[in-house]
Amino acid sequence: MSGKRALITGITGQDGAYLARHLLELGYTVFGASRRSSGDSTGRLKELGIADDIRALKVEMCEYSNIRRALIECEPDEVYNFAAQSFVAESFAQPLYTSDVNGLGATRLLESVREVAPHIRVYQASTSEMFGNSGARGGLDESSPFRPMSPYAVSKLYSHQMIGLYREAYGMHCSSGILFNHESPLRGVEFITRKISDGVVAIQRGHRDRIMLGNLNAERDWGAAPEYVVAMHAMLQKDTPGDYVVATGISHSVRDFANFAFQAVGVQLEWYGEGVDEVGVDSANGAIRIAVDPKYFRPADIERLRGNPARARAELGWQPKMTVPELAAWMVETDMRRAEVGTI
Ligand code: NAP
Ligand code: G4F
Repeated sequence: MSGKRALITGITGQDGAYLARHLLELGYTVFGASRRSSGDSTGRLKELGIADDIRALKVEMCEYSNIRRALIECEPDEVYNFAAQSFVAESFAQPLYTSDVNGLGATRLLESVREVAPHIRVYQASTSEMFGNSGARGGLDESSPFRPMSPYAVSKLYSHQMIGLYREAYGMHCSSGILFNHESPLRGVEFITRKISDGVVAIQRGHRDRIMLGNLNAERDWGAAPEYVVAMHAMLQKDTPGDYVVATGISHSVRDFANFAFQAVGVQLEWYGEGVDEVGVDSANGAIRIAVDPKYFRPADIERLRGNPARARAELGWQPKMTVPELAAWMVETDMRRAEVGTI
């Protein structure tokens, strides 16, 4: 058992829950930081059965002093900074708030670590969104250019570069995981994969007839969240800090993901039309199951993201395992089970 202490900001989110479980299994004492909420935000931790094993504390990333106090209270060996306004679409509506939480929030954390205990190892949740439409034939890697396409991506590029600066300027052990999209049944329902798995179950149960989506052509490199948190932890165990792309190396379109999710319940979709008129139809009965609503289009969107995880494979010994059809089936089956027992 490790006997180490870790502080996770954003403990109530998808990655917070899976990383906490992984660290608990490794013998860590896990401190989980969440912001004040008017209700219970520990649903994901409860679903994994670990809510009572986490030492909870309140941290709002817009408040410098409470981040500093949290570090003094927890005395962590490692800090994982997940807290963020993480929904890209919402960042166009809330650019200043997104910049404050994601950009300045990470800087507040870094400055607190530097002042309180600069030996603490820091993990920053960076993102493939920072690459924008920068392309790269063999997949995007740590040396690919950044061309952020949303307020979210700009805010995350700022915090990513601050991590690099604190590493260089102060010799601190700060690492960034440049993670491509990773999903699970614990994904927020506003994100495309969970929106689809949740919608498939609602249609199968007769509660709705179709799912309204935006850009069906967008391609993402989707992986499984429980696998990705293993890479995050591995980064902080290296003697030398650094930045690592974590991805599968394979991308699929939103349309593909819908096909996989419906196939999980035995429905084959056929696609007709183009642009806003495109529909996905149940081949067995002609019912429209997917249609386009332009309100889900973004002011700017990334057409294709595909990563090259060669460095993570070589230096962390990390490999993705779950395929996207398996991921879609896992999400649909879990949502179906939750619906049957009445937890959604
Ligand atoms: P998530 O489910 O949206 O979780 C975000 C967490 O941040 C939640 O616990 C949320 O708390 C917390 N938070 C938001 N605003 C805060 C504030 N002002 N102060 C304190 N906490 C705040 O995101 P995720 O999917 O787990 O992702 C974890 C991190 O990785 C995020 O930084 C995200 O941007 C980044 N990332 C995610 C992916 C991905 O594909 N999942 C890929 C690359 C990078 P509430 O529960 O109270 O809202
Ligand atoms: O699931 P999404 O909302 O994820 P997005 O924007 O790629 O961001 C996620 O992954 C990033 C890593 O690359 C993280 F940094 C970030 O925090 C977040 O976790 O959308 C994926 C794609 C987009 O191109 C979007 O336009 O799906 C397209 N899409 C089409 N219709 C839709 C919809 N997305 C959503 N959320 N809802 C739709 O109806």
